[in-house]
Amino acid sequence: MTERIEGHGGELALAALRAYGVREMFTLSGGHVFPLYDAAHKAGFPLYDVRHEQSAVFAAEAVAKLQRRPGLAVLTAGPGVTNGISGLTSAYFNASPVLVLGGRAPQFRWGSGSLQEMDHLPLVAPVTKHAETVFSADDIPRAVAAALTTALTPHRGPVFLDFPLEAIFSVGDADPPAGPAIAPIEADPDEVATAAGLVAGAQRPVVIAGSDVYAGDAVAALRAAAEALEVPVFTNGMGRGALPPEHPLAFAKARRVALRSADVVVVVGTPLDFRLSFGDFGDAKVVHIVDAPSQRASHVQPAVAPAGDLRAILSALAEYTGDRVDHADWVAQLRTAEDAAKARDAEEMAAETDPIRPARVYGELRKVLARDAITIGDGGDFVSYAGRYLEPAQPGTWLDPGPYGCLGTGMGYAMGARVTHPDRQICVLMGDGAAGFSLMDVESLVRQKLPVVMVVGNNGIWGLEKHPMRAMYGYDVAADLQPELRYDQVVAALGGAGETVAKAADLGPALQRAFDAGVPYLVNVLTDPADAYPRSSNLA
Ligand SMILES: Cc1ncc(C[n+]2csc(CCOP(=O)(O)OP(=O)(O)O)c2C)c(N)n1
Ligand SMILES: [Mg+2]
Repeated sequence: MTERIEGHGGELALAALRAYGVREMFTLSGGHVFPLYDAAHKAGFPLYDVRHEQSAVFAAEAVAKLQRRPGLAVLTAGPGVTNGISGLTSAYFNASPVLVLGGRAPQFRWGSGSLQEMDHLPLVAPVTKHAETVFSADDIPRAVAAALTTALTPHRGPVFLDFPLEAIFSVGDADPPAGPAIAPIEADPDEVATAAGLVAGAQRPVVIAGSDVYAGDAVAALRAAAEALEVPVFTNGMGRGALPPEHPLAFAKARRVALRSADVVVVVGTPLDFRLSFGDFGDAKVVHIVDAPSQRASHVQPAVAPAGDLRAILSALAEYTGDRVDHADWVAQLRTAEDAAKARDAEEMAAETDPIRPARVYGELRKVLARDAITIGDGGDFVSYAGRYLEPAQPGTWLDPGPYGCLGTGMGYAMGARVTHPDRQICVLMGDGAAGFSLMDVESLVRQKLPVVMVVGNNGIWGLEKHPMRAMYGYDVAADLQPELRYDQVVAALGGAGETVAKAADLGPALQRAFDAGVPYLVNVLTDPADAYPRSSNLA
């Protein structure tokens, strides 16, 4: 018989958290959650604190996204929890297994007006897979274990628990939690066979692979399926880098050409949302491979939509033994388009303009980034360019905000990335507008010795909004920022360092200094405000 675990609510929670592979907490101080700090402190469990709860949740999300294990944010009652809601919502849209533990005013005098008394559940319920108040210390390990099982079960996502003051401060005991046992969802074999047959029989098939392929540890299976069926692969979100850029089936630039001519489009591990023209690929048949039945689209009817463990489904595609059309000409045709687009990009990335255009920033950055560098995008146009010009070489190296499109992920994601990879380059690409949401958390990074590089595309405007508003109305409001503001000095004031770059020729050495600095370092690049990212739909 295993021994029961004993302790106060914080200690009981920590025992369950550890059993589920949680390895650190991100938080901002509040008395309601002191027992969780006490447990962490006494156990030598790493604790990182931030200057805004949103950053704590984003940091937890970055850990979850990069490491495919639960990330934890601990938020104090009331305002601590409400400040975390955009982070929770992002995690919900991104299917990230994030656990938020909230403090909560005492239950025994609920309704009497305690400090920070509010019921969080109705607020967080719509953006979590599970939200629950745990009323006794004894019940905490069970609740944490159940919440984390839910978070880790495809389709993954965030979960929320809060603990009334007397529950978390009191002592209890419980059976030790066993740890995760997530049974894979088995897809319907007939649907998988139909999908394989459609791809094998297609003249011009295309695969688009997204975040759940990485989250489901199905990258190798994706590659095997693509190679066996000879299908060009495009990626988005955490799918980026699934195939190394030099792989003969890896494509990025020829997407429009590919989707215009494709007769079968396989979308795997990502929703048929605005990023994929809502699943409308003209006459092409759509195969939508999802990690759970809940992820089947309701707004379009794909030819087939196998739902289940992505690794198993993709492995089954890789093992397809039927006849297959030769796709060599199709792949070659796309390669020609890809190479032409790459040549155009290379010219733009080398262009000597004054003011600097974002393309050149990425041209210079590519020269100093290691293959395993983590790049993080937080901004508007500047980040759209990052998506276009940077080519993640490995899976799990690219963090964007995902379909919720929330600005302000920057320093939180950077903290989670740095904690995950103490020895890699961490580079945050920020618009000057986006920088305003989280820059104060440079202080947290400095104090806790978590160096990262920030590159700000400083065009002095909310570019992704200003240009479309002008196009729509002929004027714009609420779209200007202070031009040439010294964001590098903000970082220096917070204990980091940085510099402003106005000339393209100075970019390379500045970036080198940034990666050598060993402290949070911001390269403030004055970019051309007239430059607008070319996009068909400008509403964001
Ligand atoms: C929290 C949040 N607020 C507002 C928006 C709307 N929005 C999307 S992009 C953008 C402009 C971003 O400006 P900046 O970061 O300076 O990048 P730029 O487009 O200028 O390169 C805004 C305001 C959003 N996506 N998220
Ligand atoms: Mg801007």
